Amino acid sequence: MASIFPQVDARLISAIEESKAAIVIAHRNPDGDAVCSSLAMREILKAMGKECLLLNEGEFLRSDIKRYEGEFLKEAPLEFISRNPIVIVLDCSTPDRPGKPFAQLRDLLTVCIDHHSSGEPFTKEGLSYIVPLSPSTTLLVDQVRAALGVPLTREMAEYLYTGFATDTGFFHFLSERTAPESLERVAEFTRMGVSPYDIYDAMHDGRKLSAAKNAASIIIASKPILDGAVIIAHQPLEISDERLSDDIYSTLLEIENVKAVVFLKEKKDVLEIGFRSKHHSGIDVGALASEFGGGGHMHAAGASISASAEEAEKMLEKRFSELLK
Ligand SMILES: [Mn+2]
Repeated sequence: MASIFPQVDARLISAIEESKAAIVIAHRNPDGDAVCSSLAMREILKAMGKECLLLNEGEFLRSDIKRYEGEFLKEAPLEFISRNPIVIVLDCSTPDRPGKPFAQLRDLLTVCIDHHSSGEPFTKEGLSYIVPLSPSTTLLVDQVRAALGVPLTREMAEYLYTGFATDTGFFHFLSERTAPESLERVAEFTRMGVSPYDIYDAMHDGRKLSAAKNAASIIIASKPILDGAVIIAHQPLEISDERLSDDIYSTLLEIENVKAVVFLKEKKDVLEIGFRSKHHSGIDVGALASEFGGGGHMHAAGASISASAEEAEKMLEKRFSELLK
């Protein structure tokens, strides 16, 4: 069977090789994969002797990535932009995903490395490495590293492993198709001295009890629709302290007969909709999210809309009843 990782476009590799400086940016509201693919990319560029700046709009809400916040700037200094750096966009399915800091970079040569299944291309030059089968962006950064001929270091391996572990829910979203090659890469990372045990603890310690209680209150108020095939959970504006969606998804996706979970999060001016579907549900939530102007993967996706939670629930019930026919 063909590798899940196609060859990296030689033009993308030359573009990075020829650049003198680089700006690396991933999606706003970053997760472990966004943060760690950025950090790994910086290590690779440093090994090549290139100057590199990490940008991220934030917020660093997830407790597992808070410790990395200090590595990222919210905007690039004009002096750095004037050096004509290459822009490397990671883990973003649509041009709005990198958020505000991306606006000042629009005229620079841009390459995009990501594993989304829907969305839109957003590099004018077409320089991208988009591999929907890849379980994480960090595994794609690892492929780019190899194509650049940069040797793997322990530090790179640690970031590459961490992004992979978080995006796969510590391996449970891997399919028969993606597991063998992915886990071969993991074997390589652990051979470099990465400890899965230590990384799991570093990602899961230090959570607030209040966050667990808030997640519980959202689960209590969640609503099954369409005979329980879909569960809608809703985080009202009053609960704003921490990123709770992972807890909600993991709990509600285990409920009997459920095929998909929708998480509505009220923000001041928008409603964020997160989608997760089960592996054998046949529901492509990436495609569904793109109907709402968002994007993502087959089983994990999101969008932001201007609507009330009640309006969104009605719309979604209608769309899911069509999808489940
Ligand atoms: Mn990702």
